[in-house]
Amino acid sequence: MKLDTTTIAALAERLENCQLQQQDTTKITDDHPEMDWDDAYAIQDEIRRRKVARGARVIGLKAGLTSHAKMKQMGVTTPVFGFMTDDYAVPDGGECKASELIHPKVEPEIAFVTKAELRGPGCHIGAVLAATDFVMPGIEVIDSRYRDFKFDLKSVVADNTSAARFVVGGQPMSVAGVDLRTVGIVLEKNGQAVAFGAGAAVLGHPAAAIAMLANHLGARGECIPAGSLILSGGITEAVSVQAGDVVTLRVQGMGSTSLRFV
Ligand code: OOG
Ligand code: MG
Repeated sequence: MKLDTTTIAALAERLENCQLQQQDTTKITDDHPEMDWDDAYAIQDEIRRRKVARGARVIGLKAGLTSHAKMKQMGVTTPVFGFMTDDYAVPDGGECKASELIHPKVEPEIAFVTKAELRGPGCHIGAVLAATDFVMPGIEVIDSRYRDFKFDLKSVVADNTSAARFVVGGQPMSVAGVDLRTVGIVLEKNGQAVAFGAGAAVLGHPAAAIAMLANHLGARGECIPAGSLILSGGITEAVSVQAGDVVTLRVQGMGSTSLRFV
């Protein structure tokens, strides 16, 4: 750790205020170039603590920057992990208020719901599949608190990996019923297909992102509890949206989920 607890608390407050007031900011490594990974996750943890203290409930976790398309779009090379609270959830087919966000983008993802605890180190795809209750289509709405989505990895980790909203829906499937490598996805905006892909775009198999998350948490003495909802990361580049847009994700054999920006 390079930052003291006062600085960590101040940076968490700065990023959370940006989220609450729909204001962007410059990336925090500009002011704290010495910041390390532990500092970055400590700032994220402090944002989580502040939200929980205000009554929010942590309902899920997320992996991000797990596909080549996303890494290339954002100019980074390593996946990152974050959390999701109850107020991030949009009902399937429901509305997302664009006025509560800075510059939202949507990502097509595979969502996992677990039925057993997953604990690293040594977590692998097999363990993830054994612990998965079902998978379903999920759209993540990301909204970096950094100006123009310009960040480096430590800054984006501190900013809870741009997490803002999500919707899941469609047909929940057992992992035995779908090949998550070859499953095809189509993301539509206002009825037009805007992005296409297959599950293997995420680390060869979306379950690998969940294993990586379990191993990341294991290194910090934490685990993925049973009953977690986890987003495995955008399969394609993220797509910008604004008020008036309707977004639908269709996943082969797994139905669709959608949301409307108002
Ligand atoms: C960081 C979050 C990336 C994903 O699915 O790749 C992410 C960002 O691009 O703002 O959630
Ligand atoms: Mg995502």
